[in-house]
Parts: sequence; C-alpha cells; structure tokens
Amino acid sequence: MSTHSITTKPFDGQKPGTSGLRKKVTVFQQPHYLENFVQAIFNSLDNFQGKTLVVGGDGRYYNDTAIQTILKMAVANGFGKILVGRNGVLSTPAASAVIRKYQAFGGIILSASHNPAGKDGDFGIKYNISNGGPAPEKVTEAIYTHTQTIKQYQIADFADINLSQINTIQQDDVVIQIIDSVTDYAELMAQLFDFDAIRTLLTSGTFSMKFDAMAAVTGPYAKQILENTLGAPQGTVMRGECLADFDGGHPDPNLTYAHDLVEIMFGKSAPEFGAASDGDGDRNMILGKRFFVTPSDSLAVLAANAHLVRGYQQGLAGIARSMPTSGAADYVAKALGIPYFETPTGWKFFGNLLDANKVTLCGEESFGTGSNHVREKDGLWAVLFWLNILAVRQQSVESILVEHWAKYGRNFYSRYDYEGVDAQAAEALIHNLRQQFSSLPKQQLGSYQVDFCDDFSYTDPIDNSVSTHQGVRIVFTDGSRIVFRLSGTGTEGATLRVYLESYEPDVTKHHMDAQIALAELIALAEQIAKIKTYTGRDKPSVIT
Ligand code: G16
Repeated sequence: MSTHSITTKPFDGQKPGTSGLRKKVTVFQQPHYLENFVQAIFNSLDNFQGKTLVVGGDGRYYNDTAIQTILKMAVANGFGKILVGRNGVLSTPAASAVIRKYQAFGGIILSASHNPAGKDGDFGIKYNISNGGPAPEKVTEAIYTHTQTIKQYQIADFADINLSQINTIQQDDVVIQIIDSVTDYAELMAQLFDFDAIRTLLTSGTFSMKFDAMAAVTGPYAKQILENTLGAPQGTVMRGECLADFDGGHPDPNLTYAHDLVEIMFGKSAPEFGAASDGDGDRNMILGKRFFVTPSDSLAVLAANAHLVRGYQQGLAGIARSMPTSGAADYVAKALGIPYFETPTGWKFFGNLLDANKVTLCGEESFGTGSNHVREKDGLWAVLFWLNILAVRQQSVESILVEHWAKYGRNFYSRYDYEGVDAQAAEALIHNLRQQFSSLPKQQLGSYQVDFCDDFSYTDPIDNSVSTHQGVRIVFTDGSRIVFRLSGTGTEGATLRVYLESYEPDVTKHHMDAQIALAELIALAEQIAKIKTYTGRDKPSVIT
C-alpha cells in the first residue's frame, strides 16, 4: 500500500454546527472538501496511532462514497483498526454503542440527521469521542481551526472495500472489520428492557403499534428488534427500508413530517401506540391513540416511570434537559429528590454530566431522549422504554399522561419553526430582541409580566467551560417563557425557532389544546420579536 500526501487549500465555512458539519451533498462533492474536514478531525486528535476508529452513517446518498474515502484516510493517518457498519450503515446511537463496547478511540458518523437526503439533499459528518458522544466544543473548535489552515491531507491508495459482507480485512498493518449494523445495539437494548414483558404485550392480540422508520436508518433496527425479536406482526414497521434518498421524504419525526403515521394514529382504527424515528435514528416521536406526547413530556414520563424498567431500577442519578425543553422533567426530579440540569441545545452538552454520573436520563424538545447507556440520544431506545412502561402499567398512553399531569402539573408547550428564512433578517431579529433586554423587565404585557430576559449562557459544572449566546429567553413572573433561537443544523438560510411554555397546576385545565392554552404567549412572541416584519412570514412552517 502506498499513501499520498495531497496538497489542498482551506474551504470557508467548515465550522461544525449543533451536531457536526452539515452541508448540501453538492458542497461535499467538491474535490478535497470531505478530505479536508476529515484530515482536520485527525489533526485535532492526539495519540490515536494504532487505536480503533468506528465509521458508519445513516445510509443516505453519498454515504458509501464518503466511507471509502474515510477508510483510506484513516489507514493513511495511522489508525490500527477500523470498525465499519455493514454497507457503511450505523445509526447514530448504534455507532455510540459500538464505540463504547469496543473501547474505540472515537468514531466518524456520517449523517445530516433529519435533513432530507438525495443528490440535492444534505450530507453531514461529525466526530464522536471515546465515550461514544459528540465531540465537545473544544474539540469542534480545534477541528474548525485546522480546516482554516489545512495544506495537505493523507490518503492511502487501495481499491474500494466491499462492505456488503461481514468480514475482516487486513490492509497492510490495519485491520478493517465490517460488523453487523444491528447486533451490538440490539444486545444492549435486551439488557436494558424486559423483552419478555414487551413480547407478551405485542403478541397479546389486544395491543397494536406502528413504527414509522421514515425510509431511513432505523428500518433494519426496528424490524430486527420489534418484529423479529419481540414478535410484533410483520408490517408493524412502516417504511422500513433504508433508502439513499429516504424516499424523497423529510425524516423528521414530528407532526408535520411524519404525517402518514399521524394519519394512522389519529384515524378511526388507530393502534394503541405509534412512534417514529429520524434519518439517523436518534430522534423519536411518541403517539398514543389519537394522542401526541410532547418530547418534553416524554422525558418526564420516562423519568417518573424509570423504576418500573429493569435497566433503571437502581434509581436515577439526575436528569438533564436542554434549556428550550419544557421544565416538566424538573418537577419529576424535584419529586424524586434528584438533581436536574439545564444545558444549551446540543446533545454534546450532556456528555460530561453523563460521564460524571450526575445524570441518568437526558432529553430535548427536539424529539431527543436518551440515557447513560450510550452518549447520543436514541430513538428506538425511547420506543422500547415506552413499550416497557406500557407492558407494566397496562394503561393507555393518554391515561398515563393524564395521571402524570394530575400529579406534577402540566407544562403546556409548543415550538414554532420558521424554516429557510433570510439569514441576515434572522440575525437582525435576534439583535432587536437583545436591544430590548433592559426595557422589557417589569413590563405588563396582557396578563403576563416580564420577569427577566437574557441570552442563555452555560457553565459546564464538570469542566467549567462556558458557552454563551445559547438562546434569548423572555421569562415571565409566573414562570412562563418564550425562547428565541436560530437553529444550528440547517443548511439553507436560517431557521428561527420560537419555544413557548406555560405551567398549569390546575387539573381542570389540563385537557386544553396546547395552542389554545398558549395563544396569548404566541401573540406576545410576535409582538415582541416582530417576526413578520423581519422574516416576511405570517406563520411558521412547522409547529410541534
Ligand atoms: C441536533 C442536536 C440536538 C439538537 C437538534 C436541534 O439533533 O444533536 O441536540 O436539539 O439538533 O438543533 P437546532 O435547534 O440547532 O437545529 P440531530 O438529531 O439533528 O442530530
């Protein structure tokens, strides 16, 4: 084998966002673009020679091409062993599980998550560290710095490797092992959950469910676990084949983009339980019969019922949620007498808390829930957790939520997304909000009085690193909030996210529709931020 040192020049804009570098496929297809970023990852790491790297992706268009390049670069840069998912496929949580199980040095995950795929779609790449979690900011900053000064990259010269069979290949000094994409992950799930109880539920004849894999990576995982192992009828998993263009869809498991599932779950003969996962398998949406569970509530319910589930029976060390996520889980943590944490948006912020055993469960409003079993959020894990709870409690999803709200109060919650707006206009809108920080406090706006407003900043309690400008908060005296943030995962223009929350202890009001309960806050968001004036949009593109 010969290795080459290829001369290159930096590209602008290779700054990792909320979760790695996400760009159009056509951007990644430019000569040297992918290679520069991969070399920048390796340049930011120390002492990896001879160690193990995990590589896999969500199977989207360009996954197979990119994997071959990464294998050649990993070999040239001196890794000793590379574990790669069969056909280059590993869901994000499965990649995290594999990194941890085989004590790898780290992993490269190819995914643009829920963003559409295909020739004109999005592609993405991120680096995960040895704990299995997304690289923390100090690593992503170092990667970015290297992308700005890169002059050459190293690549080995060998033929593309056939990744379609489980196999171990010796490439000179390097072992390339092609592993089954599902096995290690499925074994981990079987340790955490009572598969016998779930099997009994799924085969009882009185319970049915639908899982929408959205033609993305969770298809093979869900079919193997739900249908083949747990006995759910064939067809329980819909859109279970992972296609390179995700069948032209937008694999974001929410009420807008998972509309086929939503129609089934809100239809006449709706099953008892419905769930969907996203492009790379880390997000989840949970539905009951004609009932939507907000991701914030889902985290709270999992926490409140964790004692019923084998893997969590020893109790929870604590709970963490991202700042825009509703405070529903905080009430559970208070009742359990365990600590709770509020972090910036981005799963990477949970890593230190999990490693230090300060928290066991984490969650985000963006349809992400997970635990200390891996260092990523995990869609299918959340589905199995819910199924385990349903198997034990023998109640409907709705009745579990109604009881939960009666005990802890209800956090009415909604998120409005304005996708693909002009980036400068979105920045100007945020700037205008910051200009109001001194004038808003104490103002009475309708029935709400502003308590404080700020730009959320976070000091990591473990390493004391500080992250600033993590979202503008307008908090009212009754604890209700409006949060404004610009997404860090889009690839076109900007996405403005507006998060709305109010807490309702009165059980007689818990049945209200969230949009009605939040109507005044929704109007206030427009009044304060002048969304229409800045963006030209009079309604959001997605409401969750
Ligand atoms: C990523 C991050 C999440 C974050 C989400 C939305 O998820 O891992 O922590 O909540 O993006 O981020 P933003 O609001 O900046 O778009 P995923 O599933 O896209 O990897």
